[in-house]
Amino acid sequence: MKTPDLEQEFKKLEEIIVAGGSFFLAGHLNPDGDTLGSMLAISSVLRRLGKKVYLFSSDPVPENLGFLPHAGSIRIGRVPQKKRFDAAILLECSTPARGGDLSSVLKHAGKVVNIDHHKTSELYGDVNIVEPHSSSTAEIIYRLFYSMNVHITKTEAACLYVGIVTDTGRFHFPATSPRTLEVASRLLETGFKFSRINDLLYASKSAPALKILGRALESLELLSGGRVAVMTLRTSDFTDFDAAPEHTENVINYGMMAPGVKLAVLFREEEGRIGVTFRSRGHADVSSLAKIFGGGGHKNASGCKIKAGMEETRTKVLAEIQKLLAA
Ligand SMILES: [Mn+2]
Repeated sequence: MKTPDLEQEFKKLEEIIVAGGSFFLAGHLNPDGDTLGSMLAISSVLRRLGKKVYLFSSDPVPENLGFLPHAGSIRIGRVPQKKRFDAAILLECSTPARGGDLSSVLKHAGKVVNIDHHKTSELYGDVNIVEPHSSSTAEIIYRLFYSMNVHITKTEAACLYVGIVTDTGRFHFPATSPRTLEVASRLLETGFKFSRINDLLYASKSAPALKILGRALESLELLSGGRVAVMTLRTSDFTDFDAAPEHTENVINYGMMAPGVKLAVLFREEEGRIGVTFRSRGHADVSSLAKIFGGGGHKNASGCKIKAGMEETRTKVLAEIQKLLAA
């Protein structure tokens, strides 16, 4: 894929923004910090420029991101059927379908704009601002504003910071570049309370989430000479603490912390099935594991749901893990 010339695409979008009056903005299904932060930052700038903005997400804003400024203005679920927008801007959608069913909006939109940092992006827009070397979409949006000479407010800086800090795993993942840190530094210069935001993102966990994490850690088994970390949560663990599957988000990453672990798996008993989450580092491709059981994901992070009992599921999955590591 030939990456479009970024400066040229920035200019095209700037022209669309100057000329247009109404904008539709959407992010991907199960929106994350980068999608929402980017969306809210752009909409704030558009509104300051006197434009009308319709913010859309197929799925609700996750509870832990509800603090994002104006997160409540995002309409959840239904797209306007007959309305025409001067432009539809899709964030982090490598295909339009990643945003949900947007066909009616896209058909009537004056221009379609695709802003993304995934290298699999299909370049379906009239404008394609796609930069796979960027840590996050928020980092791209900062550069867009810079190129447009837009002065950003504290609130907009906070939104972009949330996008960058979450997508880089707090500046931990390899996609973090010198430019990422430079952009973060410029954002901090606006004076928003980044420490407060870090607290909201990383230092607040509900009691059920903390307690279920404790159970998961207690269940930790290290197999294959310490290369595989296994954690198992049963229905009784959830009922004991009034916990739900979404309280186990992030639990899997603790499995990767034991020295020497190449692959971690979390088994979670749900109604009539077992939720399985995988993480790995290096060459072990866990998306292939998930695919065997009808799931999917990335090379180092994936998952699937298996309709079977816990013991049967564990036996089957652990056998596939053995095969993968032996290959
Ligand atoms: Mn992203």
